[in-house]
Amino acid sequence: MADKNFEKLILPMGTTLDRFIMRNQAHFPYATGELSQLLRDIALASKIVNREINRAGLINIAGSYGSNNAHGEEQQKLDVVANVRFSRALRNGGEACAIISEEDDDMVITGNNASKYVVAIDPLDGSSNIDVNVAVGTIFSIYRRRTPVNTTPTMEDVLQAGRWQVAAGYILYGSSTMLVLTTGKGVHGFTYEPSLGEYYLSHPDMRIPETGTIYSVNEGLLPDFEPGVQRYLEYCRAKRYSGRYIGSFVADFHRNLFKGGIFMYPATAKHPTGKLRIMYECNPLAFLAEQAGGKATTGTERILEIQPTSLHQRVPLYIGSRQMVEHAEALLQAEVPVRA
Ligand code: AHM
Ligand code: MG
Repeated sequence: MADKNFEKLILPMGTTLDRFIMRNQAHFPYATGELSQLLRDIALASKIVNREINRAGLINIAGSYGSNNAHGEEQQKLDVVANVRFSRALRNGGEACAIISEEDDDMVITGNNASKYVVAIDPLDGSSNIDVNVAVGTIFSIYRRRTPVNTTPTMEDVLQAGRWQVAAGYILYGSSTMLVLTTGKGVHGFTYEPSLGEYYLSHPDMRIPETGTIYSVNEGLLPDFEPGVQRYLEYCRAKRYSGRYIGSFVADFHRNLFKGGIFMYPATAKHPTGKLRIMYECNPLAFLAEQAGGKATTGTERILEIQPTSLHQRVPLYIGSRQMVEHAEALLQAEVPVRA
């Protein structure tokens, strides 16, 4: 019989993402194994992207690619690499009939018309941080298609309100790489073990604290914000809350998920409807926030209720600990917006 010290030396590694998905497949809506396969395809692509990010400084893959994306923003080389990696994995995996990506102008029809799912993806969010070795992320959402299988998917399949997501998650390429996932039954975090090439369940049933003392916003844009937002920020400062802003949404969200806090990207002069995109950034993290007990709104409306009208639509975003988001909403609505 092994003694306690010996047992400590050989602690079990725990549950791999694959096993977790397999075990929980029965809980997935309409489970037939395809959604599980789709999640595995995303996890596989993320391992490749993780490898590229880790060696970016060595192989001339950091920096600008020299072109703009669908939003007229400068694409980084790794944006392009990540987009190809995820699109290829999803196309070859066969379980996504259409993909929309922050990096592509239009919907990509994969040719897998027999498949039931569509995927929205921001392959590499916060990629301008790569050059300075700061955490970046991948964000994804999965929806069931609306049109019948074995037909060509249409915009109706990809332009769905966030409440129809069947799964969403992100991969944070940080000091360790984590995949955080919801399939509508809570939020679960998996940490990547690079030497084994596996994600292991490290943070089951993650809950965001009801309230917190962190506010995350690009405060340099303060003069642009509506009076209600300015008032809420005055309150945060008066309370001596900690201002924490990385400029990498996944990393800011992840920290607040653990510690409690609010992340805001209000409307500004440059981005009159907010900067973050509903399909690629707001919906998936709103689904995760709600599943963890938090809240996500535009200041007046639940993010997951918004019916999108275009692929790259942007909305203002207030997301995080429930009480903090509700407080921000109350102060926002108390004032008439400057840019009504
Ligand atoms: P990106 O998708 O082009 O990387 O832009 C999104 C990023 C978010 O990660 C981050 O929260 C935000 O832009 C930062 O914007 P700003 O630099 O205006 O504060
Ligand atoms: Mg992005």
